[in-house]
Amino acid sequence: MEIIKLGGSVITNKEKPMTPNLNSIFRLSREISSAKPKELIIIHGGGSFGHPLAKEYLISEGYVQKKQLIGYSLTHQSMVKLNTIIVEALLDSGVPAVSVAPSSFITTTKKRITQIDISIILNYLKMGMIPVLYGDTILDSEMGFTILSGDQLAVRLAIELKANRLIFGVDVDGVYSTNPKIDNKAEFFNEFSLSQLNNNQISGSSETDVTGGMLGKIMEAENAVKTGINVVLLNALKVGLIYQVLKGESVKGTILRR
Ligand code: IP8
Repeated sequence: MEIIKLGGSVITNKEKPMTPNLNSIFRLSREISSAKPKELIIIHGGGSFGHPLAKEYLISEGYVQKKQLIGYSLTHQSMVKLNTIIVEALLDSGVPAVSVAPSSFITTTKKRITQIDISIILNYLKMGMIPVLYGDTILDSEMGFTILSGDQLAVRLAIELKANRLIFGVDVDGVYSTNPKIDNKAEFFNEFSLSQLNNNQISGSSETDVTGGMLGKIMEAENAVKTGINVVLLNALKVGLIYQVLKGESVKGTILRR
């Protein structure tokens, strides 16, 4: 069983609110379909659908005032819209995708998942369907509500379901010593371990991202690496890489190590 997390910067235009990257969504759907994966879960990020609204209404900071309630719902609905675009593209390519809303079967405590009913996901997998989940607004037992990142969700599902591999599709080739988008001297790592973090300046995201960008991703992913799951980061904007990695071919990317 494998899990793919598609970053918000792969499936949306992060600079323009509520703009899907349709080219990328349709191409990735075809790549996933051609790879004919046996057991797969797809999780996608928020990009320009989730993050601007979450930021405007301070959803990840928890419930403070009543006007945030509309914001919670708007943020969730925006993610539902993005999820619908992605699920429909997968269906068009013949992938038996099924939308599953994380906020309907997961709750958190201080932003960390504490309740999760994985039987729903397991049963879909058993039937041969491909669940498609996303970073979502979520009820939190201490904060009222918050934002659950697709990264935390992907790692938790990978651990609970003992996934063979967790693939992060991002908009760069993998992990670099500094942000490769602003530093052309950034050094690329084929392998990277959390112990290297102190020596490097891997930053959060440059665009609006309430859940932590690349740094947050690596720190989150480390929990999966520790339990022995193969974790790889690759550039999902590059044509063919998701197809190749699903076929078991070796591709340019960063393998995370302990
Ligand atoms: O982009 C966050 O998911 P992420 C989703 O995976 C929302 O961090 C609603 C902002």
